[in-house]
Amino acid sequence: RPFLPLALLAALCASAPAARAQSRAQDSTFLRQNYTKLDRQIPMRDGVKLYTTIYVPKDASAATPYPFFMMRTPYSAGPYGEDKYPTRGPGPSRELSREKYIFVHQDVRGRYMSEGQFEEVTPALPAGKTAATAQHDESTDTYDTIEWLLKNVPGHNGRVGMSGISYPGFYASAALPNAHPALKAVSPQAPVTDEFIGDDVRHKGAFFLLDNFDFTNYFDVPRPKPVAEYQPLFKFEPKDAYKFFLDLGPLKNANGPKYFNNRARIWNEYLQHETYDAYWQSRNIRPALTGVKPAVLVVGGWFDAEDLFGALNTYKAIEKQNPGATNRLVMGPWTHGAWGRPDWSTFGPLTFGSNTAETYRQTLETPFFNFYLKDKGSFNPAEATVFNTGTNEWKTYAAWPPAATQTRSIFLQENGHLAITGPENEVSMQLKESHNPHITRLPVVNKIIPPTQYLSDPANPVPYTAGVRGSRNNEYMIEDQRFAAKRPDVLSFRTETLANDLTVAGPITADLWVSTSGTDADFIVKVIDELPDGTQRLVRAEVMRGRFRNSFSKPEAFRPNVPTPVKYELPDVLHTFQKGHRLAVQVQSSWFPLVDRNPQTFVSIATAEAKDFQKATIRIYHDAAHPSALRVPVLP
Ligand code: PG9
Repeated sequence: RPFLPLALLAALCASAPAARAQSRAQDSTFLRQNYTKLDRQIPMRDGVKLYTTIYVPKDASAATPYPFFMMRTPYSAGPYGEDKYPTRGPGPSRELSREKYIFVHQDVRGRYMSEGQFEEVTPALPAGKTAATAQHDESTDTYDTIEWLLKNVPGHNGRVGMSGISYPGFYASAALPNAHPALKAVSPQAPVTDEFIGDDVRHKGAFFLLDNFDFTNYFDVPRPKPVAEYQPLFKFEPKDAYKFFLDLGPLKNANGPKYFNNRARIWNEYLQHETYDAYWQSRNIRPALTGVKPAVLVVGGWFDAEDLFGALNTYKAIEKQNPGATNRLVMGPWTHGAWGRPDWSTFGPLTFGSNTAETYRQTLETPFFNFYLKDKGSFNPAEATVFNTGTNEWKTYAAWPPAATQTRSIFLQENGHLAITGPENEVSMQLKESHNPHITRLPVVNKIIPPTQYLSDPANPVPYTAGVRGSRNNEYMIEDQRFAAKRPDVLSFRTETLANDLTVAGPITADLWVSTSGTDADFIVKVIDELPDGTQRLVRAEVMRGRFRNSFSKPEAFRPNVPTPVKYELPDVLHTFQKGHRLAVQVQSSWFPLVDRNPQTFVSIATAEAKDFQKATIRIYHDAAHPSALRVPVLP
């Protein structure tokens, strides 16, 4: 990063808000000068009308036709009224707004000014129903909207593109099954994909308390009729979220008179559906992503605290289920949606050496839509354009994860050691593979080694971040983990100093042998890059609610103090642990209040009483019969 004299830096910081205001004013002037706004109520096949705002380039005509660019949202297509223009947009980026498309924003069914009933992540219609014959889901609502636009808005070229970030990313994905033939290019960005397994509501069954409490307070307000604005159900501005949620006590207290008070339908659904039942399975859009015809560009951020899983697994599902489809992946060093920010050259203490957001928009996003919707320019990037968060460079691959990766095992050993097997050890260990299906790689030890243990106390859960915070930060995803290492209920393991760079590319599997003195437990495994100065930078972490270790649909209690395998996948990384660094791992059983507390007894957590929350002794085993390890995809 170039050195800036302090005085210049101070002057730049002081002028930043003024510069932002000026650039907003320019956008707003550009918008009014170049686009005409239309507000329309578009009827769906069942008669329900969806409120849609349409920005038509003033020069659109049969001689100068433009493609449609649609965004469907539960977060408001406003401002409402043909004389009301937004201060930004109308495209998802300044670059696309200036390219000019017929931008279409739509309130989805049951949200803001649209009619109908909202459904959380609307389940896709059963297979076999086509968009032409089905009742309705988000695919048919998209189809019907496109049909109406083509017939009713003049000056188009017959092509449609779509994008959306997060929840709107789900609607972009949902446009793909049985897509209207005019839909040519779709970019699901950090799309909500499977809310029980890895996106916003739960990760591997563990409830994301802080985010969902905050989110549903605003999102889940009853809406008897269309409204231009929602008011939160209650005031939620804690100074210290850790203390707030500890004081709140068991989850069921969230429905107390001061909080949801049974007014929030979706909050109740989130909690009532405690397993991966039909409710959640029907809200996993992956199986519906078949027969994909439009070109797809899936976008995600390595530091996305909300829908990292969604980006990676939408790409993977489309790839697997649609051989030959045009489907590409971009993963940048971004938090949720940061690729839309004017500048993303730094994040916390990390510096990337370039404005990664602008690079993406100028070399990938804008060319993608221009090429498929306007025949403008060319678009032929690699299958996967992925940022290496250890070396701060963009890399391209013909597949994601790259075909060249080899799985290596990193064994958790006594005295906090981590041992990485070389590929040659892997081969000999595979040959020695035991008849026990859980022992896939034998470590080089065969004496009985006592497990490492800690006491997990729901009354004193491990915080997810070091500081006192009211709302969830993004920086926890790269935070120095020394604050956690100091706690007696966090186990730390480290390799020797690395003699060579170690590049991990793809998902990491935690393959643990554990026991608990209780009947349930959470496991949080953190993969850490320890720098030569001792900083322990978090690279990836994921939670597993232990009761789901064998099935997300059929939870099982633990037999107290019996060594038990718990195996689960952490989201992908592309990270080079550089020579001279160490790879470190932490294991703990709470991550609060990011994740709700596991009572550590096998009860319904939604209805658990304070008495159900019990201390438990957790053991991590590392003897020959119970080897705990990470399985890591390493690039040679
Ligand atoms: N990731 C957000 C969300 C979606 C669904 C439930 C809760 C949160 C979002 O930003 O849309």
